[in-house]
Amino acid sequence: MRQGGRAARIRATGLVAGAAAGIATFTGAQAATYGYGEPWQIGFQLPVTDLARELQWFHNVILVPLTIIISLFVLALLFYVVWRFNEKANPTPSRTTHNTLIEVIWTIAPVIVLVFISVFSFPLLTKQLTIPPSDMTIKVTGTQWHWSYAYPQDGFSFDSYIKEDKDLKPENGDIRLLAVDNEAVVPVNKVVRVEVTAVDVIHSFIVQSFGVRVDAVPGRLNETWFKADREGIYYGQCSKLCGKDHAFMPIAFRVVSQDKYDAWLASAKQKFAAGSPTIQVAAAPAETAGQ
Ligand SMILES: [Cu+2]
Repeated sequence: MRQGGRAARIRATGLVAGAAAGIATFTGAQAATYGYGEPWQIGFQLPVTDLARELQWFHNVILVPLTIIISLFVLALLFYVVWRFNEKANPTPSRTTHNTLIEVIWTIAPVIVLVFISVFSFPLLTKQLTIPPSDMTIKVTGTQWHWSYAYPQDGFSFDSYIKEDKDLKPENGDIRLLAVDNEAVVPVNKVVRVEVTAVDVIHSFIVQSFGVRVDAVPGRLNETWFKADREGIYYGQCSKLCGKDHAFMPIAFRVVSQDKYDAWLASAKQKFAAGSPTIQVAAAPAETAGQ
């Protein structure tokens, strides 16, 4: 029993420490990072696109306070009912079944809340879904269980697989479960149009620091875009349960200066010249730039 008691104590201590860390994170005591999540992080990864900044503002300034206010209001109503209408305080309950005024109030009030939210969310949705004139296009294809990236204007594509633990080089910044063999590379401050599809089942493409999330659906081409304004490596993970290795198909975008991008492009064209064995590059679509 002593053993069991000790184990339980350790578990309890761990839980308390975990909860404390969680609260510390929630209150911002633990710094958020760019491009990946820290253990116990609850808030967003730091944004590097205007869209991500606006999304996070919408969440932090509009949605979270609304959620807290409404939850506290409902909680207060519950406490009031328990106190005012319990059997002792209110031995002969009212037989009321309908009350027009109350029904109008509980219909109109949520409508006002939803309209208030839509004032902020509709422009944001429009901005997400309206792709500005783009500087380049990347076609992203989800497959069980990796992502492939095609650069149609440059005529090459490649597969991107998770790095196994034995291949990780932490000294080079490799993060377990996120590092990949071939990262997608894009230039900083350029509008990148992303076409997203899948070849087998539905996957979901997400890069949190870009504020980008779109489903990858077989037989369908979804579009999104981003314009990253900070160099660095930004990770995402497949966000639609897609099979046994769903957790092991990370997305990795490296944002670099135009010079570094040009250098990477030259080497990538040679390295991936034969094209990926599984993904054939389609004819380059007409660019929207300059229209
Ligand atoms: Cu997937």
